[in-house]
Amino acid sequence: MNEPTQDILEAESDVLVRKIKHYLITIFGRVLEEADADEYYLAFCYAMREKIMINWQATAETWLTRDVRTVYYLSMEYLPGRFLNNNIMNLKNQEVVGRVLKKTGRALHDLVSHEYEPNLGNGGLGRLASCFMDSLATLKMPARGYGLRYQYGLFEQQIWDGVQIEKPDLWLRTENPWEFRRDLRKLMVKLCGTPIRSPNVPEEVYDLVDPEEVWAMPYDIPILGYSPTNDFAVVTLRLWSTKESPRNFQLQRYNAGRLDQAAENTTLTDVLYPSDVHETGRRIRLKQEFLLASASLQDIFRYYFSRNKDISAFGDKVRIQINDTHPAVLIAELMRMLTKHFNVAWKQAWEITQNCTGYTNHTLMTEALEAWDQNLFRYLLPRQYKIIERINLDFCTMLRTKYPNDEDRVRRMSVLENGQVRMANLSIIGSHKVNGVAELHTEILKARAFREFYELYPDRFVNITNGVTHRRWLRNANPDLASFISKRIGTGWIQDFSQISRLAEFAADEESQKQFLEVKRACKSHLLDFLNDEGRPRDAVGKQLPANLKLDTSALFDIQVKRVHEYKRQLLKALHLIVRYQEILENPFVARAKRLVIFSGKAAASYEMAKTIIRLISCIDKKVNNDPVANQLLNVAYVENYFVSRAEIIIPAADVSEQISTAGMEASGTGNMKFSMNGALTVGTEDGANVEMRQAITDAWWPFRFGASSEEITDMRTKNSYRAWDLYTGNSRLKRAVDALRYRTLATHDIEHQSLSALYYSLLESSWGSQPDRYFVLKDFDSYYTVQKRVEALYQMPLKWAEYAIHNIAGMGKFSTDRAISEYSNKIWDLTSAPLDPEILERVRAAYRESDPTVVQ
Ligand code: 26V
Repeated sequence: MNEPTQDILEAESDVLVRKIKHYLITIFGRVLEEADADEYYLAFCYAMREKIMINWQATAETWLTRDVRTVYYLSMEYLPGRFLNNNIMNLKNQEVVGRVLKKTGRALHDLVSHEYEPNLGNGGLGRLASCFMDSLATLKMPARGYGLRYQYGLFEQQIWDGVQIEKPDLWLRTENPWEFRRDLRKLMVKLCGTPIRSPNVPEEVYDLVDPEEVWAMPYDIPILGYSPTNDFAVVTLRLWSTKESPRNFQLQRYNAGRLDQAAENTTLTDVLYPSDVHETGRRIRLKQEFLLASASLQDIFRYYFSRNKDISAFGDKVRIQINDTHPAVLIAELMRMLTKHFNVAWKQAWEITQNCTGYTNHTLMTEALEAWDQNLFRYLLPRQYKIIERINLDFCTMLRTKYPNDEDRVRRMSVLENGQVRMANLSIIGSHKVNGVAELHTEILKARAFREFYELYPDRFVNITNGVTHRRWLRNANPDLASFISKRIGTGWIQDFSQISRLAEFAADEESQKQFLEVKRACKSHLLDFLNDEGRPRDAVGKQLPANLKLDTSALFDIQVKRVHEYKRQLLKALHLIVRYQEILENPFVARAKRLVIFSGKAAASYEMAKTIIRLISCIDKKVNNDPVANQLLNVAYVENYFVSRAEIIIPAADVSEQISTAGMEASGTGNMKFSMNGALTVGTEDGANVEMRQAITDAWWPFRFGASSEEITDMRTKNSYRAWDLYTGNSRLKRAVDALRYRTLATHDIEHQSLSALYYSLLESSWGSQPDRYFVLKDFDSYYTVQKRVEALYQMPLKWAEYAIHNIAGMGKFSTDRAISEYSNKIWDLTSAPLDPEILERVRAAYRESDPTVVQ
């Protein structure tokens, strides 16, 4: 495409400035010079938004008139990160914005960092959903995302002298210019009540007497795709809220003095459940899940009937993907709506339901598999419960024919068992495809977790390895690296990431290596500025202390950022730190690479062990950073409150990416991909997508693989042959580090001492029927230690290191969500791209021009 001329850029920036001034006057009653940062930010976004609206409308109209098959992505979590910068980039407005800022006397950093991002998710699953939205829009796939608009997102984490404190996340403190409340589209969701059989209808359908009624109000967020020309598509992310509807407030209960009960349904979308395990049996959570399923389904039906006269094409036109089992009650609700409202016979309704639905599994942890108490489920969702009973009866009857005399199998596969509703089983039987998120993960699903379902439905199981959007995580987060790449291979990689492989040609080129190292140094310097400013530690009363870091950008930046979980093994890294510290004390003069170790991540509020691990890291941090000898070689930082925008600062600065989960436990990981794209080398176990990254990058350029394989781990588990104690006593280096947890080497007071001792016991003693060291930390320690020595040796050869790093970037072509979404479209949704109709786009543009008051007609 031709680059816009200087004149055009100048004219566009003048128009934008005029619009900003217009909004400032008409909304805030201010002139530019008086506007504070909040007002300027909002006026700026409103002005920018106008361009987005054109393509948004044209996208919607194109898809409506073409009557295309559409995918609806349902997720309880989204972590989109900040919108403004991404939107500027996808509008290709950087130059114009640069001029606008100059003309209005503002700075880009102040503007974009002003945005408060939505933290509507826990971690990987929510971030994946947002990367998917980006790629769906970029690939112009007819799609819509559905989720919940939590008033309070994931808690804000502060760490007071090693103790995690949770504070409410008030992301809606100020107006959010990226959402549009759609009052006309609100919908009613019904819960509880008594189901009464409708007479004179062929299917067994029920009316609900005296239900609780909740209004679901949609808020739409435009998600912009990237296009090298200006015909980018805009996908809608529709988030439901129960907050804004006065009818939700139950006056009778209020009058009866039950304020808490009266407000329950208005507060349904107040908080995101801040855990990725153990949330079963929570009433509000089940109500939230049903709210998402029911409101989204009604919306899907409404949209469908705006284009179709009868139900017959529904199974053809509609695809629904459920992000883990959280929206799985949708399967029952879809059956109910088809049979009750559209008179579809049960058998046919079941075919449609299966045809439409796909289920993605994101975890192998049995604790995280959702199972609801049957009584609770029946009370909150009586009609859906009846449907599930019928689905399950049909299913078990089929099983009994297929496997006569195998009642145990029937019990294992049944949806209703042990007083529970097992959502994974419901999801598998109600979908036409079930997918894992990395090859290893899918294989384990088939071989272990869902083995009997796989035997029954071998064609139903597919793998689609995760990805990330390289546009946010490379182009936007690391503009210097992006231009380093574009200078060498052109800009085609922004749209087609498979082109990144061409970067390999430059890996051995010394000039490229030097420039890569310079880019990395600048990213590290940026991160150090952040650590010395916002990212500082706090004392016991929450006051921020000096950062206390002695190292500079020449140090090896060694980073582990993710939720704190035992299986992710931050503890392994912490033990290695203790060993390194002890070695330095022993012999400070031995030449070793200087290392800055950075952690970041939240622990679930009720997950004591995870909180204790944070505490341990903070104890090590204090010890090491304050030791005048050790701190010349080793520094530790725990960055509190990890979220997308912080990740965008931290990840580009990494030399080493720590992906060290116990093999077989991390479904995929996506942080691993972000780091690698940014030229970090992975210290990694053979787990999740690490395996495929190694294969793509090739063993030759993947030097830091370590640890037991998932087969070895399974073997030790099944044979009960793992002896943590023997490893501890057999390795003096390791023993001394583990002992530091028990003796008061690191703890500075009694409470700390008790916490750290708990870690010691978890590694070496069984408790509550569980084995010592359940995550095989001691098992993998030795190979981790060895690999870390190799890390330091390679780091002494910067140009060689750079060669490895460039090969790592070049090998990442497969790991864009563009590829993942193409695979979902082919293997699961049978969906094709539907670009904007140029005539429609032109018509909307003309209508916009005509209506624009800031343009002199
Ligand atoms: C479970 C639950 C249980 C009920 C309460 C709320 C809640 C929220 C989340 C979850 C499951 C979390 C699963 C998850 O985040 N899995 C991660 O998914 C990533 C994307 O596929 C993947 O890369 C990570 O390996 C996997 O841990």
